[in-house]
Amino acid sequence: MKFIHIADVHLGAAPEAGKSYSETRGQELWDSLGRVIDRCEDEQTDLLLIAGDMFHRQPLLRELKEANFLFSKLSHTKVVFIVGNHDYLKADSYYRTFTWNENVYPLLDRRLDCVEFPELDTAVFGFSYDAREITEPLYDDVTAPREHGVEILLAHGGDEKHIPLNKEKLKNSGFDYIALGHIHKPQILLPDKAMFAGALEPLDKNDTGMHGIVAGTFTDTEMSLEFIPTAMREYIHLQVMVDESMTSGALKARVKAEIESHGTGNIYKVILRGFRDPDILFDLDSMDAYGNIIEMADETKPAYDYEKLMEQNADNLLGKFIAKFMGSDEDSVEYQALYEGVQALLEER
Ligand SMILES: [Mn+2]
Repeated sequence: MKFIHIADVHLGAAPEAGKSYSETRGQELWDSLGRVIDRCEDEQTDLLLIAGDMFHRQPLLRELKEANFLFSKLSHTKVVFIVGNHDYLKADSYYRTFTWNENVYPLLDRRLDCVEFPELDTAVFGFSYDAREITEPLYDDVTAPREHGVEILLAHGGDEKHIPLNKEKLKNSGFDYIALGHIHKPQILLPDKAMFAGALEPLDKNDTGMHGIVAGTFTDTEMSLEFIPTAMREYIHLQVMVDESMTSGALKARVKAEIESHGTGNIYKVILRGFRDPDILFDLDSMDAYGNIIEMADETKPAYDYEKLMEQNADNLLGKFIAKFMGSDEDSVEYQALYEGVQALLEER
């Protein structure tokens, strides 16, 4: 039995994207789901498991129709999903009345429900959110009945406001695999037992690292799990070191080259560090050659020639101030006081 586990697709969101992608990044979430569907069809995957937050907010009727269209293209794969805290089952949610294609099995109850696939000797268990927050540790009492060859739990949560998870209890729950959603960074909760697939596409500039799917296989004797990166883009925090010889133009060329080497399709927060020529002004607005920088943080410090400044100002406050802090270690608070104090005193002039 082959399955693909995804989570937190957040269809309907408009993630931070940089100039080039701001118009299309929302559509890319749909495209990314479409590519998962294509993979399921190509590989004749038995089950596609979606562990909550397929939508970013209450889905519109037309959005459910679009998702259903994607699922309806599958000639073999069965789709099982639960609803998470973002797309929770409001009283008037379209989820409650929508008619899905026959290969789609929503587990919409608030109480543990199950869908059985006798041809796969497999059952999938899960329940959905009917509120934005659920603070009770509802998975603590969930156990596998052990009536099927393979028993899988679909679960969404893992922080204090969204069904806190107890590792030990999950470990002893008897499920063969627990397909988790809610935490956006892909990670193993219990080895060979429970994984967060992570958001299908990264949605926030701090959501760095790879994103994708979990592909699993059960044979008669063993289970294998594999995380496969599939996201169309990645958020990268790029540190660029600056030195005193660098002009604004040179920095622009450096940032461009760094982005080329890390991939122009990715989205960047650029952090400038090091010492800059005090006479040079970096034109940060001119650095976005590929339209994929969402933030530039200048944390550089001016590289003052303290010796020379001290000599020239021996008879005034600036000279005396420098003399007081000269020679302190570059990582120390005194050094920080030195350059910030010098900067302040120079600006006052
Ligand atoms: Mn969630």
